[in-house]
Amino acid sequence: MAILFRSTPAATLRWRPLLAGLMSEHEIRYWPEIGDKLTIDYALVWQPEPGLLASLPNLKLIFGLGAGVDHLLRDPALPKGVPIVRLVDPYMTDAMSEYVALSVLRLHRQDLDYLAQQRAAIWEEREQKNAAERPVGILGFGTLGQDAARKLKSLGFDVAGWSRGAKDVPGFTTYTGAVGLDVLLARSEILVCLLPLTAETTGILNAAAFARLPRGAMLVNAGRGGHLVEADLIPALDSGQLSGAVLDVVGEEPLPAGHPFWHHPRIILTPHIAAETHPPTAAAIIREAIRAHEAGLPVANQVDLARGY
Ligand code: NDP
Ligand code: OXD
Repeated sequence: MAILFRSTPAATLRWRPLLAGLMSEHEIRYWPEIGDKLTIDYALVWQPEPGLLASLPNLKLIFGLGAGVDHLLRDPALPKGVPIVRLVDPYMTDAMSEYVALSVLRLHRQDLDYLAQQRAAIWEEREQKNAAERPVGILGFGTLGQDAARKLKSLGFDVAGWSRGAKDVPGFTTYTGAVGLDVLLARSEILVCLLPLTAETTGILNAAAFARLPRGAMLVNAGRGGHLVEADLIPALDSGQLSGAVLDVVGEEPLPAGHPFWHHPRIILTPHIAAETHPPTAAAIIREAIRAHEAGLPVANQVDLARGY
């Protein structure tokens, strides 16, 4: 059995020794040295070039090396009959919740203002709310959204979630659909985006959505850059409708030099690190999934192509 691994050169360096140790029974082929395409059974991929997967006629499963699968679904030649498994790794879930908690706390505790005051040598206290007085709305109430919600709730925040299907998550108010989105936006002083990027969610963070938020609301986008209409963010920040944004993802990554986000005083940027794939835990999860599949058992976390996530 042969497994194709295709990711960035840096990731490949980290994965190689792990896969050699954990899957020594399998032949692992590292792109671009993929050998005979007919003999590849499984593909472990991050941002594969369009057409690569279609060129492997005997693939049994495709593993996306991340929680999001937009990097796979944008391939027009994606083989439709091969199941895609996305990465659901508790290690990554914890990492994302750390990022969300950090970002929400920074915005809630007026970090941007206090940093600006420090730079200007101003010692001045600002009025501060308690977490219980700060409603947080999470767009995308799945694996990552619900874990972040629980951790924010334990810090005292009043958290609600929005998902595609109706949900009963004890302790949280949940919303669905366009009407539910409006209600969630109207109550959210901090809006967190943890959605997958699909045709339905592209551009959801736009001027109309910002206008529905309470004045001075704040945004955390750790979903995908394509969720945000970038041209709408700076006017919303400059007008005071939004008072801060934390962006882990942007439309073009790396963010181009000279992009206005780099130096905007109300934007905190990180380079898509909110929840990086963690090879030691991810490799073990993938090994178990391959074992299950080879044993004829169902494999969890398969992507629904019709939904797009
Ligand atoms: P899940 O599939 O577990 O959750 C996705 C959530 O979004 C679900 O609640 C789903 O609804 C909801 N959703 C999807 N489409 C819609 C829609 N049209 N309207 C309303 N809700 C919708 O995914 P994860 O939580 O594991 O991951 C979410 C995303 O986070 C990934 O797709 C990826 O883009 C991003 N991510 C970013 C990382 C980073 O480092 N910045 C790292 C990892 C992930 P329902 O529950 O009804 O299905
Ligand atoms: C992911 C990511 O989807 O790192 O896992 O963005």
